[in-house]
Amino acid sequence: MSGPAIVWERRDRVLLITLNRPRQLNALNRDTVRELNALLVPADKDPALGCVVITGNDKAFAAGADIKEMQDKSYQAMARDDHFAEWETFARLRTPRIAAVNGYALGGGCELMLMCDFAIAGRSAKFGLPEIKLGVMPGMGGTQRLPRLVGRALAMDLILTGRMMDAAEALAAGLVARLVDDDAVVETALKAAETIAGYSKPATLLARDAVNRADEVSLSEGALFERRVFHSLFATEDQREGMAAFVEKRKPTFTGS
Ligand code: CO8
Repeated sequence: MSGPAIVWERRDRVLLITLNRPRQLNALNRDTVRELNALLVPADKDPALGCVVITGNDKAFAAGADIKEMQDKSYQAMARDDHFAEWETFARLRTPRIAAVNGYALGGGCELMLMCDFAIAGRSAKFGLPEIKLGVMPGMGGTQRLPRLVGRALAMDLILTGRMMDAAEALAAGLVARLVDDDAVVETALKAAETIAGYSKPATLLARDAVNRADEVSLSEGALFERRVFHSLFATEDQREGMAAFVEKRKPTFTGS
């Protein structure tokens, strides 16, 4: 019998989730997305939750969607079940998410990373979208999110050749936000998560909404959206507290109200 596909630990305002299929290099199966959504959909509404960190193990963040689960599927079954659609629920969650990546982040594993707000990776991490080698293509958002992050030329290179990218190239390309020593990845991500979770939750939610809006609309529409949500933060007590604390030269205490 297999155990849970994820394990998790709540540390005050931060939720640390560890992908838990080490024998399969954390290959993402249906249990993985169902367990993630069962945990995160209600948690997303928890005002006391400030940030989520998702990690794997030393060898793999996740080596892709579970090939063995997919290999015998027909076109009809894939289309009828809308295989991978449940990942859209995960992608739409609003609480900030950091991917803490060691080892392989390939295929669906790389796409899961792309569904997080940013990634902190170890110096030996490896990234790629190798689905083309299996006679398929990315199917969890990779063809859409990767070019937006690293540009069309490099995205085409990775998607069409299926080659792996090392961590230095991933940092230079903007695929990951920070590189640290492998054994410092989770700790660094947790520290960043605690920092984010210490700010006003309305401000962090709206800041990421505004950044994500840039993928959907023109510059002028995006700037207008940004200005309007900026204005709306003046309806919060956290704005009063944050600005008063600056003027009074003290540390602010945000309550999320
Ligand atoms: N799925 C299932 N099992 C996997 C996967 C995977 N993606 N990756 C690794 N495993 C399993 C292996 O089968 C092996 O199991 P076993 O011991 O039972 O044979 C175990 O994990 C260890 O793997 P390896 O022995 O291969 O370990 P190595 O260190 O030799 O190699 C690699 C590591 C290079 C990461 C290698 O495992 C590999 O190439 N894995 C597959 C990478 C890949 O192709 N990923 C893309 C998968 S497809 C995908 O993500 C599609 C997403 C969207 C599809 C949308 C369709 C609608």
